[in-house]
Amino acid sequence: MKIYFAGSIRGGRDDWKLYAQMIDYLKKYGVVLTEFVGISSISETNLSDAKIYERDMALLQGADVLIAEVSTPSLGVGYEIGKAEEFNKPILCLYRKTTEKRLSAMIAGNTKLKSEYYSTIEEALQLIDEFVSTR
Ligand code: 6IA
Repeated sequence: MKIYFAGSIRGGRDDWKLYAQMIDYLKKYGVVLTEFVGISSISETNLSDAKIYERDMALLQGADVLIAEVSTPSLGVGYEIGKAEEFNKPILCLYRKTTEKRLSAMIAGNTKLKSEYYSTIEEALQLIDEFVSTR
């Protein structure tokens, strides 16, 4: 299974460790196309924004599923979710319950994707298991 994992980059890197844990766990199900989302030292490279966009859209089109950690609001992640819907990909959005802000209605209210709420990483991994096992 080819998994596109989405998590905030320019939206803020506070949750990068959480992304890394989820990405590591997802490897038991197949290939994670976007491992860079969980790397702490992620930094801007010479790659132009246009190249990043092109590459990520190609990866998303080739993916079997999109799993997005959406606790840190990110324009890029929101865009990827919308595109994944357009590409008819199964989508799981994971949102930490402790987050002060409520999840956007554009995600929480969309019946074409699955939004799940979790408190602990163990819970998040279980939600991933449930989602992946139905694919
Ligand atoms: O708006 P954001 O930057 O928070 O959007 C984050 C999402 O967009 C992630 O799920 C990524 O898939 C994608 N994305 C945004 N920026 C990059 C990026 N920057 N590289 C790859 N994917 C990105 C370059 C940093 C570095 C890895 C060279």
